[in-house]
This record gives sequence, structure tokens and C-alpha cells, in this order.
Amino acid sequence: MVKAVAVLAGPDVKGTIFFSQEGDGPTTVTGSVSGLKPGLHGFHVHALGDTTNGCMSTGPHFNPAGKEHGAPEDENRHAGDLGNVTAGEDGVANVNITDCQIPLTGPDSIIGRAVVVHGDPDDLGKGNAL
Ligand SMILES: *[C@@H]1O[C@H](CO)[C@@H](O)[C@H](O)[C@H]1NC(C)=O
Ligand SMILES: *[C@@H]1O[C@H](CO)[C@@H](O)[C@H](O)[C@H]1NC(C)=O
Ligand SMILES: [Cu+2]
Ligand SMILES: [Zn+2]
Repeated sequence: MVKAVAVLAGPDVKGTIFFSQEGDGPTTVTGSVSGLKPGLHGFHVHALGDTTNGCMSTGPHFNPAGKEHGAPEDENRHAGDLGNVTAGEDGVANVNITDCQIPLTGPDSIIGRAVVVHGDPDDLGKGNAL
């Protein structure tokens, strides 16, 4: 079992996201994010772990297979496309995702990259969300 943790520490938005993977199996992503506005927020793994300039410095969505942006259930998607998380009226989003494209080991590992929770929903490229 391989485990990893990402700590989100924005000015308002904070959270802790835990990753675990058994062997070559899917990766489980759990945790919670607070300080969000109620509703849907795009949730992605971006390519670079550099958070010094917020989302800007984290690069594009992690995309080792050279695919297009999509929803987590799509065949054609960036590995980092984890869809939306939903914040309740209290501004807290509880995350519980199982995904096969975000391994914690090997050449396409997400270790050292960035987890980004966007202010807006991931509208699949129809608007201005990343
Ligand atoms: C995120 O939610 C929006 C609003 O419901 C929806 O249009 C969009 O398809 C969702 N994005 C993904 C990646 O599932
Ligand atoms: C995530 O969902 C699975 C399946 O519904 C459930 O068994 C598990 O307890 C949940 N984990 C957390 C941390 O909520
Ligand atoms: Cu993003
Ligand atoms: Zn994407």
C-alpha cells in the first residue's frame, strides 16, 4: 500500500487530501476541503508541484498520455481530470474518489505534482475553467 497526502493551503480555502494505492490497483482519494463557495468546483491534478503563484505556477492538467480534457469517466481525458467536487452550504467538500489514472508509483506517478480545487465548476472547456 502506497500513501500520499496533499495539503491545500490557500488564503481562504484549506484542505487535506489523502491518496492510497494497493499494488497496480486504482488510487483512492479521500479528504475534505473547506472555505469554498457552495456548489461545484473543478478538481484536478496539475503537472507541477510549484504552488508559489497559485494555480498559475502548477502548469496544465497532468497529461502524460497526451490526451484531451475530459470528465473522469471519459476515455479521452487528462490523467489529472478528476471532475468536480461539491461543497455544501458550510463551504466544505468531502472528497471520496477512486480513479485508475493517477498512480502513486511508476513513470506516470502523481507524486510531487499539485492538487488544485478551482473556484468554478469544471465545465469541460465550454467556459473559462482550466
Ligand atoms: C462539473 O459540473 C458541471 C456543472 O454541473 C458540469 O457541467 C460538468 O460536466 C462537470 N464536469 C465534469 C468534469 O464532470
Ligand atoms: C468512500 O466511499 C466508499 C464506497 O462508497 C466507502 O466504502 C468508504 O468508506 C468511503 N470513504 C470515506 C473516507 O468516506
Ligand atoms: Cu485545474
Ligand atoms: Zn484536463
